[in-house]
Amino acid sequence: MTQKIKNIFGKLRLPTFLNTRLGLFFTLLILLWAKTIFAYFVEFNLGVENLMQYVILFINPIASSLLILGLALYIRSKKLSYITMMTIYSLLVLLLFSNAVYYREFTDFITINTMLGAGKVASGLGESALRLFRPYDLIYILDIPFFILALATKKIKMQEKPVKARYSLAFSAIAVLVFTGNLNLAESERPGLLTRTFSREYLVKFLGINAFTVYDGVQTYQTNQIKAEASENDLLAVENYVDEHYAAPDESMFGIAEGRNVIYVHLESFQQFLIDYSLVDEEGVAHEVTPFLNSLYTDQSTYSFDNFFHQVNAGKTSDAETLMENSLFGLSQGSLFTQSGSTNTFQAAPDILGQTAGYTSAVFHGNSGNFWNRNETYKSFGYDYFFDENYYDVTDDNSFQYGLHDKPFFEQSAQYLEQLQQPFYTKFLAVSNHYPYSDISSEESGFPRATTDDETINGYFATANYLDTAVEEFFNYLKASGLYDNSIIILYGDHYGISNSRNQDLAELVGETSSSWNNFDNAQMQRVPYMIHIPGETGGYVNHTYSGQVDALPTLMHLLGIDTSNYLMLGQDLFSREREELVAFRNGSFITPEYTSYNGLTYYNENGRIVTSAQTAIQDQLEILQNKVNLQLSISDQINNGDLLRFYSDSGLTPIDTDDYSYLRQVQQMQDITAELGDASTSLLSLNGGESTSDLYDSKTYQDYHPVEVAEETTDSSQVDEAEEPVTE
Ligand code: GP9
Ligand code: MN
Repeated sequence: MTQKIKNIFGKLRLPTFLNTRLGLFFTLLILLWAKTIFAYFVEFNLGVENLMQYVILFINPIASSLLILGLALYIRSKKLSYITMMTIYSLLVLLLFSNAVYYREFTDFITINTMLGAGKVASGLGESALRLFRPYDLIYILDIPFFILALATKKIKMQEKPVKARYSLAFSAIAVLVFTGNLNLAESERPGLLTRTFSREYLVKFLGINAFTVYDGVQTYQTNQIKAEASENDLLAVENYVDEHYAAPDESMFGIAEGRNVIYVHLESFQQFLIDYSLVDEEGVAHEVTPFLNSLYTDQSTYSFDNFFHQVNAGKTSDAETLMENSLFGLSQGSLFTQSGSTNTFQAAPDILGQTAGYTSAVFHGNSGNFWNRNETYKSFGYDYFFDENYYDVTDDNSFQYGLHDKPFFEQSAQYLEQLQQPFYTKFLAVSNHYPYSDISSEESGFPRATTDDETINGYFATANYLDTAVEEFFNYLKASGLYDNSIIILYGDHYGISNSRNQDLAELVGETSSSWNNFDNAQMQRVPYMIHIPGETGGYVNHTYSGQVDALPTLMHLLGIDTSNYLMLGQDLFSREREELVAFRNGSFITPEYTSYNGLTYYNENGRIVTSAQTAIQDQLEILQNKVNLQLSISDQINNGDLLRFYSDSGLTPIDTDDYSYLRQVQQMQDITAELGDASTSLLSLNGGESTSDLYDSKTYQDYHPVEVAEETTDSSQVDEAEEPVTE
């Protein structure tokens, strides 16, 4: 056998440097680097945006490979050292290669949790797994048997002499140094990369596959440790809290939207101050920013809230989704979606409605499915469908770094929406009104920019205006297609668009002065819209109750006629007469109709003055409020960190098995269900005799809507905002 192989190698001449330990080591290192770079460009869609990101991309495979592969150099024994080196090399190649193959199907990277359930992935793929391999895959793996055989047949000779310890140390030190440099570059390019972990693509782009996997492993380990310590007994405190905190529904509102489709419209980075706001341009002409949302706000079919606050933390959008659909808070650090979305048990809106009222559920979002780990978390939430960017026609022109722009997004969603069985529970995550608030496209420019010193603020109004029109067009479609009348449409802002650090520049625009701007003002800016639009209702009004996103779920459930007393929800129905007007921010700050306690100081809402320590009666009252806030947050943390819902059975819900969900071939899935139901199919498409309603969608550009205005304001190319993104955005 060995002889045969020797013959195959024949007279093949290998460079002599391969006969030294260091020679082989550096060869493997370079090969590893080259394969990684190949995968970066050929396999993964990392969205590299600028030169610096290319630099980071080129150096990030070096540090981790040098460090890990370098371990073999410390071993003195000849054989053991070579075996270790080849084993590490093979494992690193395997990690890269499996990620490449996995990405072809899932547009995602392999997490430790995926590895732990690897059998499930493989069986889920079935025969299609073979389809995922390409002929050029040999590039990844062919050198491994080559080196092993060459070593076995002494074509490559193993060097007896070990590498000097000081060299090995030096390599490790260089690796650590390069890694630190890499990390610093990455942090400056994308602040909050590690603390927020919003996207696996970002982590790989900035740190590389190896570092990503190690980091993911550490996080998974930590989360699992806490979970392992939790037990059913921990539920007791939670149940007590929920019982005491439960606010019974107002009978006149209970069930007024029963059986209707639910359509959530997520207004990205949209603050309440934009409602009824007009931006005055340089000529003194006022431009209403969101005319459509303003008309909805005071419509007789809309229940609007003007003291509704976002309660998010570092998980931003994902925190808002957690709050709105689970009535739980996000985590005190990082994002619940990314840390526990794949593994925790939830009792989220789509699950409750699916199991108790026969709803079909779907999320629509024109960005990569693994952003915020949505592609996994939505399964845990019980979402039947998740239409991510793979389901949309996304081009360089109609998208930006956070995905497809809102107008094409809503328009292209119609083809899927019409195929859902009714009643459905849906969520549309708009995204164009996201930092950096740059112009959408030249056809969409025209709405005036503000003229503050802060370019981010200046662009905010135009993107909000674009969102407004996109939502209006979507409403027009809902009306034209007939979905409108039988739906309840809820619009909410997920969090601030202008961060506190920029608010001083915003002050003048909201009728304040920047010199007197303080934390009291910052707190007031955390209001976001919350509008419940129920076509056909005539009792709509603007409700002034102090409330937050955690209250949205019980509110909706009661409108749909669903009893919530057996669910573990931390918020209170906004129409309930029993509710307490106390809004907790995630960091322990809070706000009531009388007081604002924000980042250490408490103010009277009436006049913004500080409550001094001398006012002891008030201080006692504030202490009680603070304790309540702390308790609510700690109950939320106990549920989330301990994964306590896995022990809770009184809801009567059957626990979700995420393996039952797949977001890969959803059009086929909808068609199969429709075919199976036959005449009983309730999808809009079926009710429309199989004819698509997509044609009813009418979408126009800003220039179509405002032909004259745009012609006068010739294009101004200085409008693109390329400011560096601060951590708070
Ligand atoms: C990305 C979008 C933005 O898909 O939801 O998230 P954010 O940065 O606002 O948390
Ligand atoms: Mn957001």
